[in-house]
Amino acid sequence: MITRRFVFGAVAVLALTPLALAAQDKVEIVEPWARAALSGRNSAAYMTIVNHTGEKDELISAATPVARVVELHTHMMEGGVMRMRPVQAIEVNVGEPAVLRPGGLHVMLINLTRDLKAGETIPLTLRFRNAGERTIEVPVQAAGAMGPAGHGHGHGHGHGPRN
Ligand SMILES: [Cu+2]
Repeated sequence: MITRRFVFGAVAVLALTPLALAAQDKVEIVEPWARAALSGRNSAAYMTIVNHTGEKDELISAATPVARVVELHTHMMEGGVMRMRPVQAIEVNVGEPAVLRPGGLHVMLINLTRDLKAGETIPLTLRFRNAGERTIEVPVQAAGAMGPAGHGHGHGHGHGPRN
């Protein structure tokens, strides 16, 4: 019995090692999405950021050719009203994914250079303090969407502000 457990344990370790190595040094962007909006207006991009690097990191800026200004924002209560506020950085801790979603943290796309239409994707470059730059393709959802494709219902945050 002891021998069998030992063998099983050794095999499990060997099987997991390549995966563990592959996941190192990586910041994973899960289900990014943005909202459709017209040229000259504002939009926002949302996503979940998972830190597999083993050390604390933070998103420090973002850029996209479809917006003249890109800022990192959060929502804060001020006098009973939810307002957007720029933040210097969005922390991405190990084992604690950063969740960007309507009514909370988001990447604010200010003064769009063109219309963002549902169904297209837009490039977005994310700059992390440690992990460096990552450029991702962000699917555009309808103007009133509250989540990524296939997750539009059931999150229960339907009454938040639009960005
Ligand atoms: Cu904002």
